[in-house]
Order: sequence, then C-alpha cells, then structure tokens
Amino acid sequence: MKEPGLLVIENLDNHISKLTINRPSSLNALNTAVLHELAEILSHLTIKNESPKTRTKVLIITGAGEKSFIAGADIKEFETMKESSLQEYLVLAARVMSSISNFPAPTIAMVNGYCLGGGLELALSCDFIFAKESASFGFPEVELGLIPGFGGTQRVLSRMSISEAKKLIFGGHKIKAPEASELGLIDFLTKDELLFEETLKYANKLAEKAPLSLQASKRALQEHHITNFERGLPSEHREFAKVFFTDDSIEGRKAFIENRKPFFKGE
Ligand code: DAK
Repeated sequence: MKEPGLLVIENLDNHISKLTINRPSSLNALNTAVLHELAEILSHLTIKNESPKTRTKVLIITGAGEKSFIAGADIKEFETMKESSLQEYLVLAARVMSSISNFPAPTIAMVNGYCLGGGLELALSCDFIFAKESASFGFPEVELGLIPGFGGTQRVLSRMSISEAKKLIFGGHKIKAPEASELGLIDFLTKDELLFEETLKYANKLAEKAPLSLQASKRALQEHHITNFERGLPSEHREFAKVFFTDDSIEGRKAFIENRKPFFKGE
C-alpha cells in the first residue's frame, strides 16, 4: 500500500519543478514505496514534456528537512526482503535511476544534508549536483557488506578518477561537500542558507534557454557513456546479488539496526 505524501511536487515559476522526497524521520531513505512513487511521477513528467505548455524545463530533486538529502536505501526494509522482492527492488531502482538520467530536461540534485549510498547514486543520475557546505557524501555500502547497486559504480566514474572512486567506495567513509567539490564529485557548493536560492538562480538561467536545444544536447552527451555503462551496469547488479545474501551482508544490516559496529567473517 502506498504511504501518502512520500513525494512532494511543486511547480515553480518558469516551468521549473521541485520534487522533494519526504521521509525526514528516516532521513529520506529510499524504500520501495518511495521508489514506486518516483517511477510514477517521473513517467508522468516525461509524458507532459511533449507539450510546451506542460513541459518541465528544469527538475530539481531534494530531500525534506535540514539534515538529509537521502541517507541511502532503506536498510530496515531489507530485513524483511526475500530473494524475489530483492529482484523487484533492483528492477524498480534501476528504472528510477535511468528515468532520472534520461529525463528530457536538465535535472539538479539539491543536496541539503546526508547524501549517502543510494542517495548519492540518485544524485549522480542528475545532470548537476548542488550542495550546501555542511552536506556530506559517501558510499557506506561496504560497512553493510554490500556494494553500490543503483548504477553508482558506473556513474561515479563520469565525475572522478577510478582511483578516487575506489578510495570512496572501498573506504565507506563520509566526505564533506568542499572536499567532494575539489574531487569533482559535485558541481556547485553554496553557503547552507543559500542552497535553494542559488539552485533556483541556476535553474532559472537554464529555463531561459531553448528547451529543445537543451534536450537534444543532453541526449547527445549521454550517448557518449552508453557503451561503458551498458557493459558495466549488469556487472554491478550481478555483484550486488552475489553479496546481498552473504553472512557479512546480513551481519552489516543487523549491526546498523542494533547500532553497533559490524563483525565481518568474510563469508
Ligand atoms: N535506512 C533506514 N533508516 C535510516 C537510514 C537508512 N539508510 N538512515 C537513517 N535512518 C533512520 C535511523 O535508523 C533513525 O531512525 P530512528 O532510530 O529514529 O527510528 C533515523 O533515520 C535518524 O537517523 P540517526 O539517528 O542514525 O541520525 P544520526 O544523525 O545519528 O546519523 C547517519 C545520521 C546518516 C550518519 C546515520 O543515520 C547512518 O549512518 N545512516 C545509514 C547510512 C547508510 O548506511 N545508508 C545505506 C547505504 S547502502 C540495492 C541497490 C542499492 C542499495 C540497496 C539495494 N538493490 C539493487 C536491491 C543501496 C544501498 C545503500 O544505500
């Protein structure tokens, strides 16, 4: 059953849409219900793109509250997941990430706090990442006996070198927005209190341009990555499925729920 209000969509001036993931008590973690709603709304906005009257010229994606953009996939939900629902989750998440990266108009992740795991992967599916100075980024999957599974191992490489990506993914640690900016992981850094204003200013600049030109440029630019991405993504999914039911991964999730350090045996 769908929880109401998991997503908030606002139509701002100049055909700019703002989509807010609204689960602040779970730091906007992505559960199946949120992913379903995201898939639905993205498909709806993509259809509306056909007409200049209903078109979204720029899509801003953010998280509710001051603390978190998205703190990753919902780890607690995984506790109840069987192999068949894991497969369903994987397909759904892949659909959402590709709907964002192939969204016809420019997309901006407006990062207002923790941007971790699946949340960082969602941000990487956007064309631009704006972040407030105090935001933090990371791939904590290794702490859970997992690997990034929303295309992050592939998309991160369009923003940073493979050695920097390895440091981030193998390390499982968080980095602050200024360091993420130096590494090229994000595009724009703003003072905390100016995040929305600066993002909107940029969105408005984009919205003044010829929308069909932006859309055509985006399609052409995206094409460049397709060969590597199409080869890499199935490999990421295979590797994810291999680790998900290992003892270490079960221990990692259990440790998170019990608020303790995991003990990995390598099995
Ligand atoms: N899932 C579920 N609940 C979460 C959560 C998450 N990812 N992150 C935070 N919460 C919940 C906390 O449990 C807590 O709930 P209550 O105890 O209040 O009920 C509430 O949000 C507030 O969090 P904290 O009390 O922990 O807040 P702190 O300020 O102390 O810490 C934190 C903030 C962000 C450092 C901490 O919450 C944290 O470490 N969160 C987990 C970050 C994380 O490990 N995220 C998951 C990464 S793995 C898949 C593909 C990909 C993935 C999964 C599946 N398939 C293809 C199937 C990706 C996985 C990931 O994203």
